[in-house]
Amino acid sequence: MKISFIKISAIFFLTFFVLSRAGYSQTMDEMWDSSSISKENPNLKWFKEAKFGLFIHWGLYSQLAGTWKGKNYYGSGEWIMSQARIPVKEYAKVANDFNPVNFNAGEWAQLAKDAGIKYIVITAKHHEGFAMYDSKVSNFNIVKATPYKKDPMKALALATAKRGIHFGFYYSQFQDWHEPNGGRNSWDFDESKKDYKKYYREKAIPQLKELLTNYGPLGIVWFDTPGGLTKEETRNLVDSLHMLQPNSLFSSRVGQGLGDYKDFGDSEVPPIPIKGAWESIYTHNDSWGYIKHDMNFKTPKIIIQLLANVASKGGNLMLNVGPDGSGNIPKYSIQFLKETGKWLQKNGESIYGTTYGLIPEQPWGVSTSKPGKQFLHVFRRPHNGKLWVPDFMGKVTKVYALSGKQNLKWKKSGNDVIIDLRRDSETFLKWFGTELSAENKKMLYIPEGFAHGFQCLSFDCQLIYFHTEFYRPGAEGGIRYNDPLVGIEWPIEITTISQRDKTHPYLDENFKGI
Ligand code: H79
Repeated sequence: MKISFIKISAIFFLTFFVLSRAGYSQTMDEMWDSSSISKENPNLKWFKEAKFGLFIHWGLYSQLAGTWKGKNYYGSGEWIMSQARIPVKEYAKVANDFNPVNFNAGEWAQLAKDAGIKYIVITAKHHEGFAMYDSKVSNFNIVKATPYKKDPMKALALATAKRGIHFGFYYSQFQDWHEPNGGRNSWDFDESKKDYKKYYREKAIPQLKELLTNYGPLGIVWFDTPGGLTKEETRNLVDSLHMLQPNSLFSSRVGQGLGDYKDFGDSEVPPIPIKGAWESIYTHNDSWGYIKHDMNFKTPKIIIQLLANVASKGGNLMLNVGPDGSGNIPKYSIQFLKETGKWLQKNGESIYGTTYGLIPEQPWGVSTSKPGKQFLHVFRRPHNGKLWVPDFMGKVTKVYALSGKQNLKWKKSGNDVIIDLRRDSETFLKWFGTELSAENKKMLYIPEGFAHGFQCLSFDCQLIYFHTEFYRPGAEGGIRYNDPLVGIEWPIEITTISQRDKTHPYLDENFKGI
């Protein structure tokens, strides 16, 4: 369904302070922890500045799309072999139908670039055991076992390098449900009789060596769910792989505390700032691998708030998308990532190269910082228009909206800073993006498939004048910012509609995917 199509560029506004209190620099030095930074692995520099990565889960499970023998599975699409207890031989036949002819490395890399993403990590082999690259170690791979016959990883390594995006592989080093001696397939093989060492020797290590040899410099090797190795054996693995690529960063899930940076649990952000190099991983909908009936995509607003929240604790966000078996990235992922990129183009200085802010999480939002600057990410505008920044120890010289750079009124009250966000409607419109104006009706964006309800992507607003029967071309209505003090409304006009979705896909029992 196509409704209307209007883009809003700004998602929320930001302000920052310039600090210049005598004596504060020492506090700042302590805060940046320069002593520990100088000792830190220099390869971490790009990673710590990057802030935004793209995770891609792509494998045979993408072809199954969350359905096996007519039954829909939910949760994590890449787990379907385990969830449905699919025998190895039967699962291997999925490769006969896997032909991702729509895969286009340049388009994927360009999407990442447009979204403001600085690194990509893609599944070279997930727990299912299928290699998504040209492997000489096992024939269970995309070149030997599928009609596609090509190596998409080669193309992606080149396309990312061309655009200055760091490239990396996810490799499930212990779990391998295809192999008699790989971890965690208990439905085909007896776990107690497995020789994990043999599996490591004959598959995991040789495949990792292929990946670290044949695809140019890798920014990251992303290990997952370690097992079957002692600390000494893990150290040997790490050392032998680092010999091949000394600059490559290994994720902490290589195990035994031997990673180069820390990953928290899947979909976890620490509640307080954390020093050092670390990453939170989230997926765009609810599944890592493609599931056609999972439509629970995070809006650009949520993605940006997640990014700011992770940055406010000092880490990177790596957001996952799950392309389908034909090689298409879901259209909402494409749309919403591009929207995120537009916001980053204008507000990226509050994210890239920052670390956690000096102001702890507040009811209105979070903060990030650079030397001399604090960026306030205001997720919820205070109803009375007064933003309280409690217990701020630095000297404030200037406060302004990042978008539009207008100076804001502020005052100190004890150690608190109070910023006046009450503004006339014209200034307010400028803060939220120059594309918004009463003359310009192109400002309301309703994602396809969500016509049952209106989502305001940029800030707290609602659709007015509309009744559902007015969802038709030519229908007029408006959006209103949900704050009586501001009281701004904008007219909108629906330009096109195709078929109308009456319900959210998740609520529709008969929904078969779009
Ligand atoms: O690759 C993604 C996951 O498949 C992988 N890590 C991320 C990056 C991962 N491996 N193991 N786990 C996550 C933890 C296991 C979760 C499970 Fe479940 C809970 C397996 C079975 C129940 C999730 C829900 C998968 C199936 C149902």
